[in-house]
Amino acid sequence: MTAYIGLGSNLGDRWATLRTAVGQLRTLGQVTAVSSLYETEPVGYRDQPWFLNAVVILETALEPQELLHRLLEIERAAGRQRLFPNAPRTLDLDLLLYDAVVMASEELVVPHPRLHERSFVLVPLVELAPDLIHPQFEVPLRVLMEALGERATAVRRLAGPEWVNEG
Ligand code: PH2
Ligand code: MG
Ligand code: MG
Repeated sequence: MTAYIGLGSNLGDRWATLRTAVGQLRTLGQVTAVSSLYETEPVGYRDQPWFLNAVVILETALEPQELLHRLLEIERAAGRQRLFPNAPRTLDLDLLLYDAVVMASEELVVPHPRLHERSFVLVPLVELAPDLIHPQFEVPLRVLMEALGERATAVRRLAGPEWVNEG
């Protein structure tokens, strides 16, 4: 199965945290692509440091629920504390897409319910998979990104995909 995972950090050594996280994702399957690394304006709760964001493609045999639990474990290992919604975090790992699965449980909603509103997700996602069809909206991801228009927020490319071995 093909999962798209969003990575974010805005506390501590953001670059090192994300590099370590990708290493840990490799224990859950095969990481077949890594996006560029982006520095992004905080969305939602604005009064916090800018984020580093990226997206990876993970080929995995884990079911969505099990994958979610493993992502939360990796977040905890990075010292993630949940103070309030959208609070600054050392590491956030979001399951964005899982094949063409559309599901909602108490714990997990796939595709990620805010994916299509967020430049910091769509820019790295479109870099990896511009023609991928969003399974709910049934349009390519590229079209969702173009549809942001005036709602787009600042996203600055810091480093190419080899960031994962550098920094
Ligand atoms: N994550 C959020 C809320 N706001 N803003 C940016 N730029 N990047 C994020 O990863 C992010 C955010 C909640 O998960
Ligand atoms: Mg998130
Ligand atoms: Mg999250």
